[in-house]
Order: sequence, then structure tokens, then C-alpha cells
Amino acid sequence: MSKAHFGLIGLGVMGENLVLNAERNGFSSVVYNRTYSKTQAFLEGRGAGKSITGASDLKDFVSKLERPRRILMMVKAGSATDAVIDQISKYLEKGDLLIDGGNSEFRDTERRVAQLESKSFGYIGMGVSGGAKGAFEGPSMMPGGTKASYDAIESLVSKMAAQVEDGPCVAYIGPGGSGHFVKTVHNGIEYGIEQILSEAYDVMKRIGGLNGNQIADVMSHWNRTEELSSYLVEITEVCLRARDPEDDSDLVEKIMDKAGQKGTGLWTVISALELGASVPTIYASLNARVMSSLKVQRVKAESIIKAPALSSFDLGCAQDGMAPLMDAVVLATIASYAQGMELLRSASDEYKYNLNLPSIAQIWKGGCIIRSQLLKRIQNAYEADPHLQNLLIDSWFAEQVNSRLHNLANIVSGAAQRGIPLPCLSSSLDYINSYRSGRLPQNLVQAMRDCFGSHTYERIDQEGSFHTEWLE
Ligand code: NBP
Repeated sequence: MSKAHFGLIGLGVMGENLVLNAERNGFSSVVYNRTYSKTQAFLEGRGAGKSITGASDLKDFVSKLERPRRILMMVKAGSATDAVIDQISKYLEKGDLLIDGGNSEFRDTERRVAQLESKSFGYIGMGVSGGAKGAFEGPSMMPGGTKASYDAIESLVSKMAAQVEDGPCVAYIGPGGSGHFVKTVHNGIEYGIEQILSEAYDVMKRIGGLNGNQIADVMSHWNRTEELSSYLVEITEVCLRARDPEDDSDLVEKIMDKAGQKGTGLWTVISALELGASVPTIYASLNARVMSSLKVQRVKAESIIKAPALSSFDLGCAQDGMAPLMDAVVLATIASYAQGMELLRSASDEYKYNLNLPSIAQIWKGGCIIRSQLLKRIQNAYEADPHLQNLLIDSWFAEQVNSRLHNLANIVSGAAQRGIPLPCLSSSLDYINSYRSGRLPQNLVQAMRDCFGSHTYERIDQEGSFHTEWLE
């Protein structure tokens, strides 16, 4: 019997769809899952009649693969991934390739790349985005590791990936854990945009008095604009139109307002803090989820702390796509991408990843959760100026900021006067205002630090380090 081209470990939501994708693209496959009954169910179900066989143990799995073996692990990140590596290593031979497609922490991947490559196996840490549907139809993939290992899987992943007008949504990212780092930042941006759209919904519902279908109409309008056309706006419309089969009301209104936060959003913020990169929009989205989990406390506080007095402000009209609110959403979305891209640049410098920012924007244009038309502009901006320090000062993005900033300010201040929290929109406004402020009040912070701790300060008019005896 001829050997299979591709092996997959972990028949969960993602693994099942990815192996069907590989098989459809001409790669005969063999699958293994810790719980064998799942393998059997898959082979009798979605995997039936396809060039996919199963294995009940890892020795048999490895023996069914052509060499060099290309094996994708889609298991839970963390100790499960280490366990699988540990169990399979004894059956691998020189040149075989293990790919971790889970959401692993990038430092774990750094460690595993070094460990596996030292045994002459290839190891790729590959971020995969697109959910179950993307995994089946074509995801966006972010592989990192050695270039030689990437070259060995390129024919496979470039066929499996989503395809956009300028190629597949996969490219070599860089060494070590860079692929998983880029996926982590992708997820951080995703957190930001999800929260921004949720805040816009809240404003339209609580200030504009719109119902789910009316808000969905605005989302539909936004999804037809260059600035906001995206997968996340598209699915927001879908969610808002869904009816509760019980009483035909807006289903979204029946959902508990508590969101969890998995590793990647938190890791993005931790990495940003470690690297000294500014990501307030992304941090605000993470914190909004933390606040949402305090449901019992919030319900109690609502009856104790009253909202400020009402004041009116211009939200725009639904037929016009709520133009002022759209301005606010466009800028917060841009801020989210800008922060993510700057975090990637910092990591690239610090960890010597040599990241290609236009290529990463290209990979994200299809298949993944944050795909959007804006990514074409982002790709253009970094292609035009590889040393661009921040998206906000690229000419097209600067024009967006200059023409829309007043409305972001109006929406944030108007909502604040009604006691409606807009963590991501207000953080984005602060981010943009801070970034465009030639002088910030950190001169006073420096004075205080020198006053109590003799930390010294620099002057704007003289070179050197200065100290003042402030309390004398
Ligand atoms: P699921 O939760 O659907 O499946 C997890 C898989 O991991 C199952 O096959 C399970 O085997 C296996 N597994 C576990 Br749990 N512990 C194991 C162990 N100690 N040894 C061997 N196998 C073990 O996950 P999923 O949603 O398909 O996600 C897989 C990976 O992809 C995760 O890292 C996830 O973060 C990442 N990811 C998910 C998405 C998404 O949209 N869901 C998107 C992108 C990336 P069992 O059947 O025996 O329990």
C-alpha cells in the first residue's frame, strides 16, 4: 500500500477540517487522535470515501507516512503539545517535519524548535486562523521555524491556504517562535476589533434606540465601505439578524454579557508590555472582557452609581450608515491594526525575527478572522515605506485620522456624558491624541521621580543628565 503524503494528529474542530482540506488538495492523509473512537467516527463520517486512513497508535501512524514525513499537530496548546512531541519523537527519523498548528505560546515554540532541530527533525510553529470554516476552505497560516523546514512544507501549505489576488495566504514568517508570535498579535487585533464593533452596537442600541435588524443594516452599510469591509463586520451583521426561535426576538439580547479571554489576547498584552510597545486599544478589549466577567458586581453597582446627566450629540442616521459613529469605528479599527503592526516591529527587532510586515498584511487578507480591505492599504503602506514608524502617519491613514478624529472625540465624549463605557473607542482616541502630541506631560512625571528618588532627568535645551534638589 502506498504511503500517505500528510499526517494529522488531533481530530478536533480544526484538525478534522484541515485534513479534509489537505486531502481535497491532493495530499493523501493519515490521521491519529488520542481517543481512537473519534478517529473511527471521522473515518466513517466526513472522512469516508476519501484518501484518508486512520491509525490507532503513533507507531502505526508514523509508519504509514512517506518520508520525509510531514505531520501537523492540532491539539490543545501547552502540556498536550509537549506530550504529543514526546510520544512521537521516538518514531521520527532525520529530516521528518513536525508542524504545531495550535495556538502555542511563542516561547514554548522557541524551545521546541531548538530541541527538535537539534535532533535533526524539522519543527514549524504555525499560527492558523480562520476557524472551522477557514480550516476547511482555506485558512491564513503563519509558519515560523528554519527556512529549510518551511521549504519542505511549502507545497503543502501553499495549496491548503486561502488564496487572494496576489497569492496564497501563507509565507515564511521567520525563525523560532515568530509564526506563533504573529498569530498571537493577530488574535490581539481580533480582540480589539470585536470589542470596537460591540461598542458601536451598544451606542446604536442605547443612544440611537435601534433594534438588532436596524443595527445590522448599519453593519451591512459599513461592510460595503473600503474602510470597514471585513469578515468581522460581516459576521456581526449575521449575529445581529439572528432571531430567538423561542419568541422571534433578537437572539443577541438573550446572550449573557460575559466574555472569556483565552491565552492569546493576554499574551499580546504581556508581550507588548515586555517590549515597551503601546497597545491600549488591544489592552482595553482584554480588560473589557475581564470587566464583563464581573456580572454580579456590575448589576449591583448599577443601582448604586448613577450615570451622569444626559446630553445630546450627533450619532448620525441609520440610512447614512451612522456616519459619525462609523468615523469612530474606522479610527479605532485602524488604531488596533497600527498597534499590532508596531508590536510586530518591536518583536522583530528584539527577537531578530526579521519580519516582513507587507507579507504579513498579505497573509491576513484572506482566510483569517481579521481579513479586511484595510489590509490592502496596510500592505501598501509598508511596501511604500519599509521603515514606516506607525501606520497613523502613512499618507492615506493620516488622511483618515485627520478627517474622522473629531467624530471619534464626539462619540467618546457624548457616550461618557451618558455613562456609557466605550473602552476601546476611548483608548483609541487617547492613543491617537497621545501619538499626535508633540509634547506630553511626562516632563512633570520626570520631575516628580527626580524629586523623590533622584532619578535625574534630561532637558530639552541642554545635553546631559540633570538632578535638582527640589525639596530644599
Ligand atoms: P479541540 O478542543 O476541538 O480538540 C483538541 C484536540 O486535542 C483533540 O483532538 C484532543 O484529543 C487533543 N488532545 C488534548 Br485536548 N489533550 C491531548 C493530549 N494530552 N495528547 C494528545 N491529544 C490531546 O481543539 P481545536 O479547536 O481543534 O484546536 C486545536 C488547536 O488549534 C488548539 O491549540 C487551538 O487553540 C488552535 N486553534 C483553534 C481555532 C478554533 O477556531 N477552534 C483556531 C485556530 C487555532 P481527544 O479527542 O482525545 O480529547
